[in-house]
Amino acid sequence: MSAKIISGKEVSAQVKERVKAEADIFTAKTGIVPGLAVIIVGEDPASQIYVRNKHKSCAEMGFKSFQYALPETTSESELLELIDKLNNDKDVHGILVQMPLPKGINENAVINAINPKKDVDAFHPENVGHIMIGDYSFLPGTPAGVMELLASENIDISGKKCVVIGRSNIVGKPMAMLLLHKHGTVTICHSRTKDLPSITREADILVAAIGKLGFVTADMVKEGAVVIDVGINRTPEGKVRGDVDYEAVAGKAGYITPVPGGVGPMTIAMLMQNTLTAAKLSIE
Ligand code: L34
Repeated sequence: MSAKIISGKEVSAQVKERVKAEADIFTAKTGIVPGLAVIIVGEDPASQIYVRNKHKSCAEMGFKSFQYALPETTSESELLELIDKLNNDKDVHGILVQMPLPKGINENAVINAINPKKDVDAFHPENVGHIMIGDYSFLPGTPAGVMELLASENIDISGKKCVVIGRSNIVGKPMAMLLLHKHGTVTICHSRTKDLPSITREADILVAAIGKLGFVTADMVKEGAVVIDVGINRTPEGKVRGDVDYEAVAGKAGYITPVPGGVGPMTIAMLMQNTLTAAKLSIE
């Protein structure tokens, strides 16, 4: 069997088209142009690429984009001061602080400082709580993007065995919750999980969010499974590759997402959607 490739490049383009059409109507009605502020601290090259892609997408949407590139040496209080300023800026509807932050800055303190109504990452505890209950305005971009990829192929989640590898606050935990909302039977695996392959082999839908190059091998995947690769790693040659041993797993899975061109572009498309939502919330 050879897996069907779910193209995040294509699906993200569709999502962005939908968001742009909706945003144009919103702007025509209200005169408000959605605005996103992105803060990056330090010079991590991968983060710089992601932030640049966010900026480009804002331009495609006709959104205002406010970029803050702060030096590695920025203190937590300086960062909190900037967030306070952006919280009070009516042209800024969404605020995103690119993770990870340099050592010495407490990520939770930073997330807590963002006005939940401008929290387009949905990382603030208030938004996390809304998500757990299932009554929310924002979903974090990466897991929301995965759900959108599954929907694009009409993949039914109800009653399916879903296995998420990784338990981060950004991906693994909210991913599990969204699959649960769609009535999946969800297992979360992580570094302490015993006999991981025996669990992943049961998965109808397998989401890999570990951060280890080629971690998911073909023997860990059930024939015909849906395999979603959230990982973004660099090979020793400098190529961008996922957590899944793509070639081998593609020969066994039913569906697979590539890296690059899979979940990454979806994260950004969903961020655009959240920015529009935040602009709408600003006048409620
Ligand atoms: N606050 N921090 C915050 N919000 C986020 O939503 C993120 N994330 C993750 C890292 N830190 C964050 C992102 O934006 C990961 N992420 C992200 C965004 C975009 C892409 C990948 C990860 C992306 O554009 N990927 C492309 C190109 C990859 C490349 O060339 O390196 C892809 O095709 O996968």
